Amino acid sequence: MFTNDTPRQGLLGRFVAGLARTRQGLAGQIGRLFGANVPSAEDLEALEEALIAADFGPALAQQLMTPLHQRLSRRDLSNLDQVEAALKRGILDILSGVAPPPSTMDHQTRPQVLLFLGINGSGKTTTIGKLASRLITEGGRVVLAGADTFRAAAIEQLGLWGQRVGADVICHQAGADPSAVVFDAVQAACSRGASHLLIDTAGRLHTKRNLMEELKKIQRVVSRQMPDAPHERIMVLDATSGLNALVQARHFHEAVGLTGLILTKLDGTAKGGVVVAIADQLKLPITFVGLGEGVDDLQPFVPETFTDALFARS
Ligand SMILES: Nc1nc2c(ncn2[C@@H]2O[C@H](COP(=O)(O)OP(=O)(O)O)[C@@H](O)[C@H]2O)c(=O)[nH]1
Ligand SMILES: [Mg+2]
Repeated sequence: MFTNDTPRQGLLGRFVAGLARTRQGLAGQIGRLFGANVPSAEDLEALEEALIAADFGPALAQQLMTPLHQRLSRRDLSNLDQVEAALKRGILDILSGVAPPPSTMDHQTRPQVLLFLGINGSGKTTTIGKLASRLITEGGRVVLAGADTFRAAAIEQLGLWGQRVGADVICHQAGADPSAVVFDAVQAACSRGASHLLIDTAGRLHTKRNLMEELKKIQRVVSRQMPDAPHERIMVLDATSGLNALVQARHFHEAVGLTGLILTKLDGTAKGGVVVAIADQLKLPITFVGLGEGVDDLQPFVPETFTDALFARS
């Protein structure tokens, strides 16, 4: 499961398209540099500004640029291609530390129970639908649990994804206890021999404390039925919220101990540098990224492809 079945070229094309706005943001500020010959200290400073504007964060932007300033003062930088190459290497070093090998999520136990967390609107339900489609295409049998019982529309949305991709959906009425839904869903997934149970959760309880308590309760219900589950606690983050996503992830990680991250809506933001900032700060595996709203727009996170796409020249 979770093999990278998109051919490398195709994957690069998707990342290049998905990162267009981030790349334009970077290129808009550094474009003039790459026409020049020998870089100056001002050129490097402009590049650092561009990284900050793309939400790499000031500390990381500085960390990436410091070696270049040092090389410049040693007269070891003679053209801007070298600058770009060094920057790409620096980014890749950070990202390589968090990319899961394709088999990371391929455990022996059936069903694999994946709990999806994140604030309202981050893309949880959509991501679950897309991931279910991917797993079913790879031969899996998938059950979805509608544990976001806060609104009827949220339950309907998951139901529609289930119909669309061919996954079973276990849900109760709006307002029901999410833990009860999860209890039934684990039973169903086990008795139907499912390969994966994907649990959708609410992100909009009145206080964060309530939300975290509810998530802990869901986890207790799951692990009472399957002692080693949930196997993954994946936070879905909206990349358009930039560095705020990092703050949210830290908060959830402290409360429930995340095992992985998925960043959505990279296609809609110039703040794609946040992927690198999050990788650098949290050191959690980034399993997939969302590059659009379509069912095929959830793609495995491949650091080389991401980095190449970030600097692709069109
Ligand atoms: N452009 C784009 N939109 C996305 C992506 N992922 C989710 N969305 C959209 O974000 C909105 C909120 O998604 P939803 O799954 O309902 O969020 P939830 O509240 O966390 O369950 C929907 O309109 C989705 O179509 C993505 O990768 N790219
Ligand atoms: Mg939802």
